[in-house]
Amino acid sequence: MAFELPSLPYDYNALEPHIDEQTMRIHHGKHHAKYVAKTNEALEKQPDLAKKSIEDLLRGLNDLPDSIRTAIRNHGGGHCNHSIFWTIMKPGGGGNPTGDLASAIDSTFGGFDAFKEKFNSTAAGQFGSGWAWLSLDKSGKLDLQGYANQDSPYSLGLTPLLGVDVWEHAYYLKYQNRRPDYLAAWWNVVNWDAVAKRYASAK
Ligand code: MN3
Repeated sequence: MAFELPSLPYDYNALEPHIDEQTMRIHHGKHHAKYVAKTNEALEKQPDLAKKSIEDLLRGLNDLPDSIRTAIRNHGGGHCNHSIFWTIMKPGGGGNPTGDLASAIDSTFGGFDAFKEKFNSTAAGQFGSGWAWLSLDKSGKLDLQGYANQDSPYSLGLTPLLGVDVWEHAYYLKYQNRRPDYLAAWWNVVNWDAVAKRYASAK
């Protein structure tokens, strides 16, 4: 069963004014669609591997045949990262996390503001294209780090919870070179309920 481009859980213009409609259309309909197509292309001659989930393929990146490892890392990683990204945003999002997730953020980072500051500096400081991800490690601790290109937290044995895409294609039409402005706006569309659910199921 080939991978498919997931539908956006809201309209292309739903995250306006923070993320503009044209960016969302190109980002989902062209960039993410291409990651899906290229992942499927890489798996065409690997019927057994094609049965695995994208998460399992990325967890087992080092065990994949040399012929497809880079394609799964880049395109499979892109498919996985974006599939999560659309769901951890929503129109009318933002605010603060609550419950267990909020407690974990407070105890790990010294409060939500300190966490946001560290997340922003990680994302803003990611050289070139990549992501910043808050993840859960196997011992149940939160982990925050930057990733190059489409590298996935799953490949490090982590479970991604909240991530922001800092490839220029994610913000350039509206924000040009002003990545920090995009990041400041992005917090207004974070779907904390979805992040809390990811945290609960990862634990
Ligand atoms: Mn992207």
